[in-house]
Amino acid sequence: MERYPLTAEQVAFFRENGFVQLNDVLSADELEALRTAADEVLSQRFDPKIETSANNPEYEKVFVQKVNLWRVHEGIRQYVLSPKIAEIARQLIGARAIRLWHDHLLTKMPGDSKPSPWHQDRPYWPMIGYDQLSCWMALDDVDEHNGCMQFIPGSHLWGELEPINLVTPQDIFALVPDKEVKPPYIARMKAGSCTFHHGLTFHYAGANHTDRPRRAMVTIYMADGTGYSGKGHVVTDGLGLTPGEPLAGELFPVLAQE
Ligand SMILES: O=C(O)CCC(=O)C(=O)O
Repeated sequence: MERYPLTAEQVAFFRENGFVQLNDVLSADELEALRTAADEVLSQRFDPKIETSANNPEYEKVFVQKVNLWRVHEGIRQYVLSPKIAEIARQLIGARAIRLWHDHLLTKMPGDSKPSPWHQDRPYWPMIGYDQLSCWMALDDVDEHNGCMQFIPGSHLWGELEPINLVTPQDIFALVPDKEVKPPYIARMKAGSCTFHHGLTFHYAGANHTDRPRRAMVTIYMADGTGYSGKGHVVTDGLGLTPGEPLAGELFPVLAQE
């Protein structure tokens, strides 16, 4: 994979707004390989730590979620562990080294799909420190008809709020009554393009009103040195981690460094 030519303007935009859209990041071959891998894992069943939305039909209306597929599928592994996307993440967040937190494939199925409500990601994660961000890679062309991402500019500067329930959501805007909420940026884009968003950025995706799945491969990165908070999470439960210790080791590999 070739290096993506991230500009200083794109980095500055991310730091100011808490997100950035990057077009045509994957080559046609890279996109095809990732789509093939995604379709393979969508047609398979894995263990419950991967199938985090299975047995929860209301949650699956928001999205079908499969977590840490890099550990079980070679094609996904090649994408997730490659430094191309991780290096962009490293530069955006401004870390010396960047680690994988986890990947997840998020598919909004056609039919009775529901929006992914406005929320921040970081409140769900068992972490100390705030240098985390996600890459949301479109595997299908996306717009507001099939659930493209939307972001509130500058909301990553408003601190960590309570976690939003994705099935029966609270109104996140009611939690920031003193903030001036800018209109959302609507990230319409072609497959193979992506957005990056900070772990504190307010974001949303509408329902999928089309007759085809909306597939997105999301990789979440954290600055090297991010500590474990002790909060429960499917990715860390059972690992025997001690609160305060860094999230490190081969389950959270370094993917790019200065
Ligand atoms: O893909 C979606 O519908 C929502 C994605 C999301 O919330 C995220 O990537 O953090």
